[in-house]
Amino acid sequence: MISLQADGSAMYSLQSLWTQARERLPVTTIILNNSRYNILIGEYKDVGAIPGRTAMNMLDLGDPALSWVHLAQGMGVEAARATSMDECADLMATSFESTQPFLIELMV
Ligand SMILES: Cc1ncc(C[n+]2csc(CCOP(=O)(O)OP(=O)(O)O)c2C)c(N)n1
Repeated sequence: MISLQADGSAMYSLQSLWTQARERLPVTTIILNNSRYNILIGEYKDVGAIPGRTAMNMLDLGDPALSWVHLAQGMGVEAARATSMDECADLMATSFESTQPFLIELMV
């Protein structure tokens, strides 16, 4: 099973990684890490608003930077970071061969 997840919403469902480890579920989680609540920036644009620095800071997830590899490992799930689609594909292939949960932090 593949779980495709963005970093902002993953912050609301982090504990599900522990469930994956506890139940030994063969799930490949791919976190799309763009370090921000990007869709909400789009919402500002859609209503014609020009967000200031404070508003933009509220939508930024980069300070401090989240390490999804460490967060996953802390929940008992093996993990690795990918900075290219080739790396992501290699990690996916490795994960599919395993019966254990695995998380790929894909930097986008
Ligand atoms: C439980 C919950 N809390 C807050 C929200 C509000 N919310 C909607 S979209 C969003 C941020 C989405 O950011 P991310 O998941 O990183 O996706 P991106 O837009 O960057 O691709 C938030 C916080 C929500 N939908 N559900």
